[in-house]
Amino acid sequence: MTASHPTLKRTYSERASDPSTGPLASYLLRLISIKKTNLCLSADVETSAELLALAEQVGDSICVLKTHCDIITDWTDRTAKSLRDLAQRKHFVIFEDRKFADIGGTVQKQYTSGHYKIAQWAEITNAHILPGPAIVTALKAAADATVTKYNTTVHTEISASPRLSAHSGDEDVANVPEHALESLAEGEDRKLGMPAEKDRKCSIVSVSTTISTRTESISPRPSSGEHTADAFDTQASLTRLGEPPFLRSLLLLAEMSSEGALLTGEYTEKCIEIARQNRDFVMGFIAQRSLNSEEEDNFITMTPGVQLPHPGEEGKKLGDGLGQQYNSPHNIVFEKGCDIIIVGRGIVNAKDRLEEAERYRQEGWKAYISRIGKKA
Ligand code: S5P
Repeated sequence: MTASHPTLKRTYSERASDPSTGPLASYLLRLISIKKTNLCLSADVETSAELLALAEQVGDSICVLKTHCDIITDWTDRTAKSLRDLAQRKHFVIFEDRKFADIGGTVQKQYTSGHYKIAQWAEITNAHILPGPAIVTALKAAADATVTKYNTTVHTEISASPRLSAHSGDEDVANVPEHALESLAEGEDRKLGMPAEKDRKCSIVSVSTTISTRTESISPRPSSGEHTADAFDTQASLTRLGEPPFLRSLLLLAEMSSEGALLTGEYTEKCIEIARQNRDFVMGFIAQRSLNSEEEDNFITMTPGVQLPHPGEEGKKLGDGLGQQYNSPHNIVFEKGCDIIIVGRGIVNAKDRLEEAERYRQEGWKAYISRIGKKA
């Protein structure tokens, strides 16, 4: 890290207003500023119901929700739809941690089609640069095609008032809040074009078709202005911020948190070089420190390998016994200059996930405030 780089002392909001910041990165920085959270939840759970319940539970405390859709055993289009609905209601951005690492032609297919169709529902994804710079340009072309298609699509909305049967007997489903289930069910109806289960009670069904030529891809970044809690009520500010622009962005894996990772030195430098050549698509890095060093760099650094030590374990080297290495939010944000902490098991395995998410949110925010040395 260049200790004196301007991004280290600037607020998220100031960085959002930088003319060189892309609309999606700008949106995310404003969202962070309004919600006062630089916490990304790594929702590494194994069923759609668990994923949605978790997002519902901690959605207010996070700015980004990170998925590994391929570890969700029952992932369908309706999982994606329900997650998008939750992201809209709880105001967070979705990051699919796909770690693409193949030739251009293959990653385009992996990104846009197959079972997961990642480009349709995840604003952010990530890639290794192992295959060379074409992985970035190929993913960008695929993202552009997805955005263009969306912007010129005929959207057919079918809404109903379905209820999953109360006797479903599925423990995970039983734990999902009702409105999350509603959107899950609604997504299924939309997919199939009819009530998904015979034991659902559907009341009024309305169909509306919109032929839209959307302009989000070229729309300017959200309106500027400081979004401090002092100035605005958080909810009002979020309403004013609105939905994220329908755009896609990439993070490059420049460093990894695991012991003995080979993403170091020259490799990391090459990663930064490729990112600079693709500033309109690459919003930042997965790295263990800020990699901004040139004056115009304003990359967002998202950092995994974060856990709060248990009382008495402060200063101890923490890991999971499988190569993962943990640092504290203070170390990552204050000392290493990173922007977003990525926390998985630290929250997912907690007895009270919301309470723990709030603890991480507060620690991450405190470290940021200390770093910039002023009130956000
Ligand atoms: O270097 C990395 C990059 C990533 S994206 N190290 C990581 O651990 N990750 C991901 O972050 C990993 O795949 C997992 O989803 C999450 C960390 O989870 P935790 O439970 O160890 O906090």
